[in-house]
Amino acid sequence: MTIEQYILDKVRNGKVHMTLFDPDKQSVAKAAEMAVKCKEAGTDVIMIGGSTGITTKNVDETAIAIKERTGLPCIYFPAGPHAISTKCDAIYFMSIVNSTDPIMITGAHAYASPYIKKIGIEPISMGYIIVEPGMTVGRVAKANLIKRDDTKTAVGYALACQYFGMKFVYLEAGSGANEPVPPKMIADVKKAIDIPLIVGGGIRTPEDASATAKAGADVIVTGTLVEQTTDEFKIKDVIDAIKNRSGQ
Ligand code: 1GP
Repeated sequence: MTIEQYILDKVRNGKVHMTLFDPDKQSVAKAAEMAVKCKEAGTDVIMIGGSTGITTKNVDETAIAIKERTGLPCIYFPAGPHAISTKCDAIYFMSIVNSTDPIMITGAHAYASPYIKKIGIEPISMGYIIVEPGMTVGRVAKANLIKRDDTKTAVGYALACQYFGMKFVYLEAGSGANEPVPPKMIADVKKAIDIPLIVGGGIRTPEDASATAKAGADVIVTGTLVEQTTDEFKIKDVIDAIKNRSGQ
């Protein structure tokens, strides 16, 4: 089964949680150890990537260790056409649709596609929309950030992604954002599109996780959470809130 199909099947049956590991932020051993805790807490998929300091070596090593220890699917979350890992199961083939830089919209993709074909990694087509505050990825991607109250523009971009034939829409507030994507924006985007909606950036508490899921996100991504705590119960509280099984 493809990783895309695996995610679609999971989304059909409930909310999905993905844990993002930035290989530049911790050792390989620490990433693998935390991935085990995240699996026990109920995470479904591992994403590997970051906006800076990414090399093929650190992505490969992180993917190998996490896969060995958890058996969870690993998706490479690329910052550009460099460092494409043969050790991940899939790569987000993502267009940053509100970037002002053509390289981020289709240019890097044209450069990377022949290599993706050659190594045979599964590309997962996704439209990536960066919302304020956007953080490092907003800057690196030269995004024309969507204002937090501008749900209309977010809906327009999301629907355009669907009409382009992309398989997922990703609303991103930026890693480490002080607030996640506003629930109203999530709800309006979800209402407008028929493809699954991924939301990430700034989700570190059960309250924010629950609000994001309830607003309509199908897939919720957390990254900073596992950098800030080694407490599997804190991670589990967030994942339980996403999956609406608190108190069970
Ligand atoms: C991935 O940006 C998210 O989309 C991760 O954000 O690090 O804030 O959880 P956090």
